Amino acid sequence: MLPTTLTPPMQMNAPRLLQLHNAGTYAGNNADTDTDPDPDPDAALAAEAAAGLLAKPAFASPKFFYDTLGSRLFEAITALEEYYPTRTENAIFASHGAAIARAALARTGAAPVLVDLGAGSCAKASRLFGTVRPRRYVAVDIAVEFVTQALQHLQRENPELDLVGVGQDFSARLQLPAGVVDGPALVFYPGSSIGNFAPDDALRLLREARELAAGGALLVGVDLIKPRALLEAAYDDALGVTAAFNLNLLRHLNRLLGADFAPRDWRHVALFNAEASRVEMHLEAKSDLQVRWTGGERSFSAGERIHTESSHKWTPASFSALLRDAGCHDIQHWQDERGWFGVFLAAA
Ligand code: AVJ
Repeated sequence: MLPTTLTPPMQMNAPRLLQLHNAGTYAGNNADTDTDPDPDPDAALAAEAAAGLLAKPAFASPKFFYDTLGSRLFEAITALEEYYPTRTENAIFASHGAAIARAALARTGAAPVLVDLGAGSCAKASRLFGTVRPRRYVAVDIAVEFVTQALQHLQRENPELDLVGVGQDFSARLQLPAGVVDGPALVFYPGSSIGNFAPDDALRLLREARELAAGGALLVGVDLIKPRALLEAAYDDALGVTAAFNLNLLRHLNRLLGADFAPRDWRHVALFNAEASRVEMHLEAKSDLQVRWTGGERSFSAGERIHTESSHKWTPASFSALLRDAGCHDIQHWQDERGWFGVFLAAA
């Protein structure tokens, strides 16, 4: 039976998805279709991964952690007792969120475009919706399936909000298609993900974020220097979730490269490198090993490592100086009572 009366549907948007593998060659802003200007983005990622494996010492970019399982394992890490950053950042927003939003809107004007770099589950940004009241929410993440699922969920809860997902690896360059940011933006980069960049690269990314903000503001979560034991426990938890997260990179490379890594042959290593002010994660060969992939191979001797992540730690003074170098001004920051984590706001 057909219904005889219909209530007019509530305005219902659908999240738009843009897949950008090479922002530099993207032209146009038809956001309704997937756009893939790079003929084989996975081939470029595979070539990048293979080059790192052949380097001495070997390395893999931390972006290779984030396949769908890796994104889930990271979510699990954030629930660990030892992993203080997420919880501490959340506490800063819980106590100072209203002041932070007010200060941000003073720099951007009302109803900015909210751009979320490394959006993941979109949980942190969605908590700003009530106070920031963005005109549009742009979620940028390398794990495109993960972020798409998150946006579909978010659209059900915020049917009237204009949502855009951008699948992009912004570690090389951050630049969104014309039209996505069409006024002052609040560029949100929480979780101390900026820590994955060495200082020079962090400066480059902040400059690009400042340009993207178009006269708006940056809001960045930054992990701060603290005693070694706390830092090392956060990256080597008792349950071994961080070890699984690190080892999962090998499964991802197996798929991406057609490699034959056996995760059981490798051990998780986390250490604080005080000179470089960063926590490092490595995968260490448990015995002499041979690894093969499509078009390449390498032997590793027992104890040899693949450097998988550097997580840089800052001080309020050193990070404020970095923001100034990036061309930002009117810098303000909030931190927890222990001074473990900082949330920085800067006019772009
Ligand atoms: C997502 C880069 C902020 O460096 O703390 C967590 C990733 N690595 N545990 C961090 C991570 C190991 C995380 N960031």
